[in-house]
Parts: sequence; C-alpha cells; structure tokens
Amino acid sequence: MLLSEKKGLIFGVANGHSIAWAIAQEAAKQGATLGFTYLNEALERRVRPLAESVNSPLIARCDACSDEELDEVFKMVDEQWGGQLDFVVHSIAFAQREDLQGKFLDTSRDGFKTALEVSAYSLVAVAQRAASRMTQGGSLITLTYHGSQQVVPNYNVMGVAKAALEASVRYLANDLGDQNVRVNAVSAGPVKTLSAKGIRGFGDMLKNSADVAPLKRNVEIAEVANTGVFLLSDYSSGITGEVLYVDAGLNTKACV
Ligand code: NAD
Ligand code: 0WE
Repeated sequence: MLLSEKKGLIFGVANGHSIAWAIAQEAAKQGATLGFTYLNEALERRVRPLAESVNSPLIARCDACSDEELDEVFKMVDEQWGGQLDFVVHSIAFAQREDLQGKFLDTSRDGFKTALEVSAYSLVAVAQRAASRMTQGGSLITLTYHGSQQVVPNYNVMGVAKAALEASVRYLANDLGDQNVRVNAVSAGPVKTLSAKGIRGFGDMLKNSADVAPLKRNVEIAEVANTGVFLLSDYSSGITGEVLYVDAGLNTKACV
C-alpha cells in the first residue's frame, strides 16, 4: 500500500462527486488515516457520512478564509494524531458566480479579492500550519486547471487565481524543500462536479474536450485521484514545485 502509516488532511470535499473525495477514497484504500474539513453546516451533512465510511474520526468545519477555523483544524491534528502529519490535499476554489461569465474586464475589486483569497491564498495558509507538523517530510497537493495558462471563455478571474495558485506551489516548494516537504499541483481536465454544475455550457465543453483530447475522451475522476495519491506517496519523492496535467492530453492541443 502506497500510503500505509501516513496521516493526511483533506480540504474540499463537498459531496460524493468532489475530486477531493475521489482522492480520499484512493488514499484510504492505500492505507492512509484521513481527516476531513467541510465549509459549512449545509455540507457537513454530506461530508460526515463520507468521512465515517473511511473510518475518519477527525472531521472539522473550516472556512479556509478563517485563521481561527484553520488553527482549530490543526489543533485537532495535534490532539488526535499527536501532531503527526504526512500529507494535505487542498481542493478548494471559489469565485462569485457573476465573475464566471461575461468579460474578465468587468471583474470587481471584491470579486478579484474573493477568488484569489479562497482559491490561492488558502494554500499558503494551509501550508503554514501543515509544514511545521511534517517533521518526517511530507507532501501537499492542490488542484488546478489549464485556464491559468490560456484563456478559457468564462473562466475569467478563476484563471488568474489558478495562475497565482500554481506560482504559489513553486514558491512554497522552494521554501519547504529543505525539510523534505514537497508541494505539487494536479491540473485536471474538465470533470462533472458540484463546482462544474453551475457553469453554463459545461456539457458542450465536455463533449468538445473529448473530441479534441489525444485520448479521444475526458479524464476520469479516478485518474485524477490516482495521480493525486502518487504525488502524496513516496513514489514521487523526486517531484516538487510541479504542475502535473491529468487531462487526457487536452492541454497539448492548439486551437486551429
Ligand atoms: P467541488 O465543488 O466538489 O469542490 C470545491 C470545494 O471548495 C468544495 O468542497 C467547497 O466547499 C470548497 N470551498 C469553497 N470555498 C471554500 C472556503 N472558503 N473554505 C473552504 N472550502 C471552500 O468541485 P471540484 O471540481 O471537486 O473542485 C475541487 C478543485 O478542483 C477546485 O480547486 C477546482 O478548481 C479544481 N478543478 C476542478 C475541475 C473540474 O472540472 N471540476 C478541473 C480542474 C480543477
Ligand atoms: O475551477 C473550476 C470551477 C471552480 C468554481 C466553480 C464555481 C461554480 C459556482 C469556482 N467558483 C464557483 N462559484 C460558483 O458560484 N473548474 C476548473 C471547473 C470549471 O469552471 C469553469 C470552467 C471549468 C472547466 C468556468 C468557466 C469555464 C470553464
């Protein structure tokens, strides 16, 4: 088993369709002990049974914009796991709905701040608290999307937030390398999740992506999860500061 003896925190499960949940399931299968956070009471109802199904007693509410709630989660790690932490899955993103349509040009100051704080700074805030507990080395992963590199219609401020997130992965990897804490991102192709559901035209996008991608299909959520677990495991011990695409090859294609 790839993750036996390892303990990890999973941020970003909303329901059974979340990418974070797919990673958690595979991590549990590979022997990891897991802790889960959820954003609010509404999601607690969904996350608690999922966490219990993989025997995780560590479940905490955590809005990644709240330093107090973040501190509380890591206090639970200290109390329940004696401060031992081996990995973190960061799978959090949010932009105001009105900023995921129309022109990026129209992004408000407040919308920009929200998207960048929730989707990019939250990784820094998590890394600050996780790294000091990763005394035997560790691995942090986050989820990103190609809209950080090229213009994807309507992705708008989220593309800018993902560019900040990917740069943060490189800077964090450099800061934490000397304690053998690795930081990487998985760049997933489009996957039908709660976050994707609200997006107009997502169905057409899935269809088009499958036609264009070298593998002539969309990526499966389990494939994203398997790569996530690889990056959490010692099999990836030489990889840090990297953005690894799991998108059936879609990012390699030019639009001609
Ligand atoms: P999802 O809706 O299941 O997950 C998003 C999570 O972010 C939710 O659990 C939500 O509660 C959490 N979140 C939002 N604001 C938060 C806050 N302030 N504090 C704490 N948590 C907060 O959707 P998903 O598709 O699984 O998204 C997970 C990650 O994968 C995101 O970073 C997303 O950008 C990325 N991603 C998704 C796709 C896709 O097509 N679905 C593709 C590439 C990357
Ligand atoms: O990162 C994402 C989506 C993240 C997301 C989704 C929502 C929907 C609901 C962030 N904030 C919100 N806010 C809401 O109110 N993806 C990679 C999926 C995605 O979203 C798109 C995409 C793809 C792909 C938006 C436009 C175009 C393509």
